[in-house]
Amino acid sequence: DNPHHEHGVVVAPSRPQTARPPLYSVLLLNDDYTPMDFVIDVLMRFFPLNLENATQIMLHVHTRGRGVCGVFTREIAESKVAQVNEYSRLNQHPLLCTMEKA
Ligand code: TYC
Repeated sequence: DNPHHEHGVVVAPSRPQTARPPLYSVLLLNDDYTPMDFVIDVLMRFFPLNLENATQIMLHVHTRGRGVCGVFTREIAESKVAQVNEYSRLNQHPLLCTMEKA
C-alpha cells in the first residue's frame, strides 16, 4: 500500500507488518485438597518449567490464591486449560486451571 492513488482509489499508508496475536495468561487456582507434589507435576508436565520454577509457582498459588503458569496464544492457552483440567479430574484432584486475556 502507499498513500497515492491506485486505480483512482486512495489507500492507507502501509505500516511494517508487526501484528501480534492476542495473548492469554493460563492460571492455576488454589484449593485446600490438591497435593503440592501433584501441582508441581502438572506444572512440569504441561508447561516448560523445571522443578525450581514449578515449585515457585505452586507456592505462589498456594499463598496468593492464583498464579500465572504461562502466556500463550488463545488456541494454545485453551488446549493447556483443557489438558490440565482433564488430567486433574482423571487423578481425582479438584485443581482448577483457567485463562484470561493477558
Ligand atoms: N493448597 C494446596 C495444599 O495445601 C496446594 C495447592 C497449590 C493446590 C496450588 C492448588 O493450584 C494449587 N495442599
